[in-house]
Amino acid sequence: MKLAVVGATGMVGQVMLKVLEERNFPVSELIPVASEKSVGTKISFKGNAYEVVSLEKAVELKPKIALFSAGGQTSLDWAPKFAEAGCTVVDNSSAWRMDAGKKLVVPEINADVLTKDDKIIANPNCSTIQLVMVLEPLRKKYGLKRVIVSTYQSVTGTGKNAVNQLESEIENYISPNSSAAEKVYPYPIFKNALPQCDVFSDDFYTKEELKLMREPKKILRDEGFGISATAVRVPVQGGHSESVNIELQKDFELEEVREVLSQMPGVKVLDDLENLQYPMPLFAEGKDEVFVGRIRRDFSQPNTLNLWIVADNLRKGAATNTVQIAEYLVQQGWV
Ligand code: 11C
Repeated sequence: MKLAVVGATGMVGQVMLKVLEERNFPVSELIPVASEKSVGTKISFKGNAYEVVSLEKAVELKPKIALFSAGGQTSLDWAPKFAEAGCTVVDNSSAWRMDAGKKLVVPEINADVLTKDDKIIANPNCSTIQLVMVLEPLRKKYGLKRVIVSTYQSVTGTGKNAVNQLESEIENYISPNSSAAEKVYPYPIFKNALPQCDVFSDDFYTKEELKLMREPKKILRDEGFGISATAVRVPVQGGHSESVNIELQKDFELEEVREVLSQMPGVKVLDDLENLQYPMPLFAEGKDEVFVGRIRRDFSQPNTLNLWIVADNLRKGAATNTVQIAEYLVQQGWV
């Protein structure tokens, strides 16, 4: 399988390469693609060195599959060109997610929407993926009425420059005269919490919050529940955390909720309070599971749960989910 990774030098691109290696994805030839400044540099994959090429060159090389993670504009401009050249694109940007003609896929939930004619397939936002992985089994068993989600998002969601900003602020705190990295956030992130992930839209929500409110309905194929989000950036690297309040249509037993969640492929219940076991980004980092814990009844209204979800946003939230979609295409014999 000739496979291109567009954005191969970025944080998600690097994790994509790692996940492809780990899962032994059948790559006969890797085509790493990045911006002009990286063209000609080498990327190592499965013990071989591959030269980074431009987008133009990659289209000429006619990959069968292209995994995109190079920003929305690159996807808008280039995914159709790859598709015209006979390639199936799995796109990790926000460019196509809410396009009525494109599928938005979390394989454990809705791989069945895909057909061999889907040439540009969208991968959801990271904070959406970990949320829907937990909502879906609850939706199936009890029905959803209303979801309120507050996120605590890792700086890795913003990219390398944000990781550099956090690390340089920590360094500066320890040695005040060390050099400062470029700032990507409008305020310090170290010792802080920014109630802003991405830019603001006209209705006072951030784009990240809008993604969290729109994408789940498309993935779950369910318009019948309300959802409201607040997204916050915190000085964390290992993954995104979410505090979620879920009003269900039917009542539940907590033990049964734990059982229903633990049956969901890709979800791990970590909820042993006696031993202080609950999900945390420090331990989710590098793992593919979506961890859920602190499962408890909200006593303020009927049929309502509180819980806490953590996942590595670069893995299940981005690279792993993208590779899983590509694996599904291979399994179906469509690529
Ligand atoms: C963040 N969720 O943590 C974002 C990163 O639409 O794919 C991913 C943005 C996207 O800031």
